[in-house]
Amino acid sequence: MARDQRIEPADEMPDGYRRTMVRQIAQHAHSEIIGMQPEGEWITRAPTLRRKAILLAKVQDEAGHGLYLYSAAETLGADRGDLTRRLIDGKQKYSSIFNYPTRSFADVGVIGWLVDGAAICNQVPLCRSSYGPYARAMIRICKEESFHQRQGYELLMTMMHGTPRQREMVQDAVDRWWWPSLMMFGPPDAQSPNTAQSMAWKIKRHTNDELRQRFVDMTVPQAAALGVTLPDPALRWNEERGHHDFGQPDWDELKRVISGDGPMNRRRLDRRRRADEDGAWVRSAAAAHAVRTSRAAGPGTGGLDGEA
Ligand code: FAQ
Repeated sequence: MARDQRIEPADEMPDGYRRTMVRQIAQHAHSEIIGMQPEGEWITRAPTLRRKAILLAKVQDEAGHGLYLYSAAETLGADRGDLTRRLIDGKQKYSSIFNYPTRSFADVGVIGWLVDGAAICNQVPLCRSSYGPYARAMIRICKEESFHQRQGYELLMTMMHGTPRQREMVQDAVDRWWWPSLMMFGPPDAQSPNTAQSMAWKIKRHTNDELRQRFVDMTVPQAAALGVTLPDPALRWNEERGHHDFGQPDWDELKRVISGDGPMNRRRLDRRRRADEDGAWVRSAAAAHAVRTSRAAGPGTGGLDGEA
């Protein structure tokens, strides 16, 4: 750690380090998969074929991110099926942000701009996280998230150059997503039980509050360029600090949403549970096929026999 070397799967590591990594990577993977739902609901209702194709590609990227991350968790000895079960049973978390409804197509743009923007702020430092497979997965994920953020911004810019009603839709979406986006960075440092240890283990490179501040500083000029107002009367530039001052989100709301009582928690998990049940036959068919092909190819070909 002191030499800033990466920890790799076969290295010795404290049990607590392994547990923390599995917790964070699994929560991150679940977020990507559940995160397909709020935007996915708009694929059939996209206003043009171009927007439909873009949204379809973005949602598919999120599935890919989930897969890299589950694979990274598996290098620590976790089992993907078991992680999914824990998610569905409410024993593992996913990001609070995906428990809010998407009310109009402007929400798709705002998710790209603010939610992917917050995800990038949080994840770019994770490219230097101490666990090798996680850090390497982050590099590719961040490249794709950056593309997602730009498509969201471009969509909003187009709407802001449209009709007064379209501008209203954008402002309404910004008003609804601003505070939940700030909550994505986690509780304030003083109430974050994991930050100190995760910083010492170089899993996290910055605290929750540091990254939240970075996000606010990055987003304010973008909001001005778009022509939208961020719904925070306390938001102003502080010359002395060289940063923006801003108000605090409703931390009780974050606690409620994390503990399962957000506006869309039940629906998100029900849908994930149904998808898991509906896909069971595909998984068992794929496993049976893998066994058959590895037997046909003969011994020593690296088949999946043991995993069926
Ligand atoms: N939501 O002590 P801390 C995306 C939990 S991906 C839910 O500060 P930590 C892409 C936390 O787990 C978004 N739970 O914890 C996309 C802990 O629970 P536990 C996901 C939260 O781990 C875009 C407890 O509260 N990104 O958006 C939240 O040191 C668009 C105490 O908190 C990641 O997962 C929350 N907001 O710091 C997809 C990034 N905040 O297990 C589709 C990786 C905290 O102790 C569309 N993760 N909790 O009971 C991280 O960087 C960290 O895990 C934090 C939390 C910063 C999220």
